[in-house]
Amino acid sequence: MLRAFTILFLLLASFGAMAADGAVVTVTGKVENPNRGAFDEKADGFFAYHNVSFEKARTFTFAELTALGMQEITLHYPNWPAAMAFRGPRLLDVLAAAGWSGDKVLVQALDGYAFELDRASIEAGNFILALEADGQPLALGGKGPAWLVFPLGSYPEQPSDSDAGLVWAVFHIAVQ
Ligand SMILES: Nc1nc2c(c(=O)[nH]1)N[C@H]1C(S)=C(S)[C@@H](COP(=O)(O)O)O[C@H]1N2
Ligand SMILES: [Mo]
Repeated sequence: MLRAFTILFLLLASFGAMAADGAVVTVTGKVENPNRGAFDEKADGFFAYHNVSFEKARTFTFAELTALGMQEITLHYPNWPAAMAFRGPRLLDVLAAAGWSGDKVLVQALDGYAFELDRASIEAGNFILALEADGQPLALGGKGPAWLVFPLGSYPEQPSDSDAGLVWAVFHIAVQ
């Protein structure tokens, strides 16, 4: 009996956690594994704000991103005061889960900053969609919910003097 209650409690607790765990990153455009419908002007207020529209998309909750496998990478860009240790799934694994079929990927942040990468760079490089930095979850209002991080030399003509292209506050990835 006690065991039955324990199982029931664990089930309810996990449903509660699932309900609270909404989509944090959405991959739109050329995706073969969509899990939601087309852009809806009324429901998708923040996409509308950014003039983003799409036919299909794959959403990822924090738990789904974590389940793709947390990779670790430590980076120290010249314009950073110190090295930072990041954890998060590979961009490649996120895109694979979405079933990407395009050649260009636009990574877009809450503030509208966006950075385009091509398939060859993403496949050859080590692009991490970081959810944590130095052991702390990335927060909204800071660099969260996700920060695209990667080492120097990850794409052609990457500047060597700054972290341009390391998009923080990522909420949307468009496959084109
Ligand atoms: N969301 C977001 N990410 C961004 C930027 C931005 O304006 N918004 N600027 C980029 C550029 S040009 C640089 S050099 C680095 C560092 O910019 P920061 O000092 O404004 O963080 O972040 C990159 N990522
Ligand atoms: Mo910059």
